[in-house]
Amino acid sequence: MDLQEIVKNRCNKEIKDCSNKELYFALLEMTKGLAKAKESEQGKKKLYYISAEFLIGKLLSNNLINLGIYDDVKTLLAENGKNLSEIEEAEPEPSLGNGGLGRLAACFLDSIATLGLHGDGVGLNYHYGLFKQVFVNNLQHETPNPWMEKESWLTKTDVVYPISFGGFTLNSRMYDIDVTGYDNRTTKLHLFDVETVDESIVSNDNISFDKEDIAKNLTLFLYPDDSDEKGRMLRVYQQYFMVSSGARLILDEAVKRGSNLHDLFDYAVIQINDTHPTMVIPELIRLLMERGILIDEAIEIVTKTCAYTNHTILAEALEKWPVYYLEKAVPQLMPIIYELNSRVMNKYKDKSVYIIDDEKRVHMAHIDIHYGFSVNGVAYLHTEILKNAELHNFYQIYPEKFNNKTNGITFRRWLLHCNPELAALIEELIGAGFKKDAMELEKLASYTKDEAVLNRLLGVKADCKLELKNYLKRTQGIDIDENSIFDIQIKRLHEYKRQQMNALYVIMKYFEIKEGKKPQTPITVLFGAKAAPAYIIAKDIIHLILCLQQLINNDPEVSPYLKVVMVENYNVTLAEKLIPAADIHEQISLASKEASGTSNMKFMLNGAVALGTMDGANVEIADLVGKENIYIFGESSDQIIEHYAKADYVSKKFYEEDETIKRAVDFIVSDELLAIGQRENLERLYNELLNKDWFMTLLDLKSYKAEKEQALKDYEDRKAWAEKMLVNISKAGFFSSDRTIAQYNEDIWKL
Ligand code: GL2
Repeated sequence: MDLQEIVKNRCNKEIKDCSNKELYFALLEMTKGLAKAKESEQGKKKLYYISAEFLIGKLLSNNLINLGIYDDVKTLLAENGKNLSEIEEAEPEPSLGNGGLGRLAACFLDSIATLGLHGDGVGLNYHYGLFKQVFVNNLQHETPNPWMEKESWLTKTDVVYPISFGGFTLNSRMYDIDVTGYDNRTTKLHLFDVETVDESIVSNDNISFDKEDIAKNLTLFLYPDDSDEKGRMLRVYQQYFMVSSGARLILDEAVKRGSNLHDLFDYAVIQINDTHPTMVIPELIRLLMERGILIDEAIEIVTKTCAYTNHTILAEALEKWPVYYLEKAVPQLMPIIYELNSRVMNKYKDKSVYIIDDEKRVHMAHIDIHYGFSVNGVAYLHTEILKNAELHNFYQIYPEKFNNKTNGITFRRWLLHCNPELAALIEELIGAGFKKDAMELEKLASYTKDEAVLNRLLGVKADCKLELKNYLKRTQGIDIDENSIFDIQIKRLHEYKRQQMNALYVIMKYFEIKEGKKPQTPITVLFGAKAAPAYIIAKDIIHLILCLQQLINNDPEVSPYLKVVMVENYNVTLAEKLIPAADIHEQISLASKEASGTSNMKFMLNGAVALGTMDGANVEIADLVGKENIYIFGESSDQIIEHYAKADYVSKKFYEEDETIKRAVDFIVSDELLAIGQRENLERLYNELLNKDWFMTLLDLKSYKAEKEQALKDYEDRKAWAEKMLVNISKAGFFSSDRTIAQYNEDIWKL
């Protein structure tokens, strides 16, 4: 397909005369055509990856890379005075996900297509995504994030299903996004949408709307505010709409491929991504019964078809819906859920494994575990905690169902696309094989003592830092020093991830500088994070960081040595700029709480060194790189689990016993900060840290500070540091999502 011709047809102009937006649409058309040509059916059994989130990011460059035409297109554009990076900026980023779980789903689709596996994604088409974050008076404010333009990556299909709720029916239409594999076939992301959705019920400057008008609001937002019952009901409506649409598609396609439905499990396997799609189990049973299959057999068929991935041990994230919600929204499912529960009750005495508890709540994960054939965690430690603690009672019943699948990331986006300079250096050193077989990065190990290579690696990092500096200046008006140490923490805002601990470190550093103890190299502490709109303390932590940013960056005594930056509206696009530029990355969750983490893998691949706890996939990273190439601090997951069991952690004790900790915590409500920030928010956070601190910030603060100082000191030996960078890159191959997906296929999907 010829870009020049497409441009001519669309705009009646030459490339050189087009605007970036016009070229973006022309490239979109061209790419969609090329992707379509690579569609193919692949045998009888098919995977359906159902997920509430697919955080796909911008698609243009990634698709050009995967289709193998990136360089040609870039050159052609350059010959016509156009810049592909600038054109890319004309593409809006959909925010169809929240964090790691959603980005993981997107990486998985890339790997499924790249490995040529027969599998599609199934989700919802949220018109406004999660939300767009804006900062007003140092506070997070949420606004809609529209991303669908008159032309987009979505293709409208003729597939329409009537989806019935208690008392009304809505039509669900399927839209498709092509997912191109690297040098391989194209697969699809199916996003269902309600035909009657009405964007105009939301204004431009906030995300409130009538939560009860389901026909108009169903697919407006991902994770609508669930602080009230109407919001929680809306989530139930969304979930059922997604899984009922998906289940109908799965059955229709299986029949088309030759299934008589009694053998559905030979034609389809469904991966349930966290508990949001759990209702697909009772819904499939119901649909099979509607088609004449008796309940015993329907349950057996569905159990052999569905597999569940757990992504968290946080109790509040394991969904439990009151029976009366489901009775109201999806009454047709309740007889089946009661039946599933009574089968469990007849078999087991232990109430902790029941589906419906004494408070009449339906435990969604329990449905998945009893009525699916596989349960997996997402990193070694996480799966061990599931087996030995969180889900121990289930593990005793079904040891054979439990397995680990350590997460991964696609190297196409997180290296080739986001860091072409590093990719080129690697290719020059070890050849292009790593692009298809990530384990080939190990070959870099032979260069760890090669001074010329180490210097070039430092040069690439310096370029990426300069690029980030320019990008932040241009897009957010933020000034940073490219010669400072970039210390980066980017992830959802949650107390367990302990951004507040990093903020307390910043306060301690601020005091030191004020007292004349200046760091050898200046430090820039960068944050990026969205807080859930109803998560009050998380928003207070954002407020604290933004107040510190204002205070410190405007203090001429301190700012030459220390800067704090919280980027606005952290998203995939920003991650692609931040990660290549990082020197140190913060993975400082309270041990046992971060199921895996995936930014840790992205940073490592881009030559940053981790400062972290022995949590999630950090454990495997530490194992691979060795303790000289990672900075580990804090109590272990066993110790933390014991603190919770004994309820023996008292944050005030740490506050009272350590003068530097006390001083840092007190600073949150100091005159300096109260002059900048809101008393209500700062006092609430202060009280939380002193009187509750559920995620044990103060417990690890001292060892965190010590370990970070060590990392900063080691940074000064540039050669030794570059060696750490190179070791991290060389060991990153294990974290390719191609490896993860190959394992899912081998152990679970068997396509
Ligand atoms: C998460 C976990 O918190 C995170 O540790 C993990 O890497 C991802 C992907 O498995 O899943 N669980 C979750 O609910 N979100 C995550 O990011 N949002």
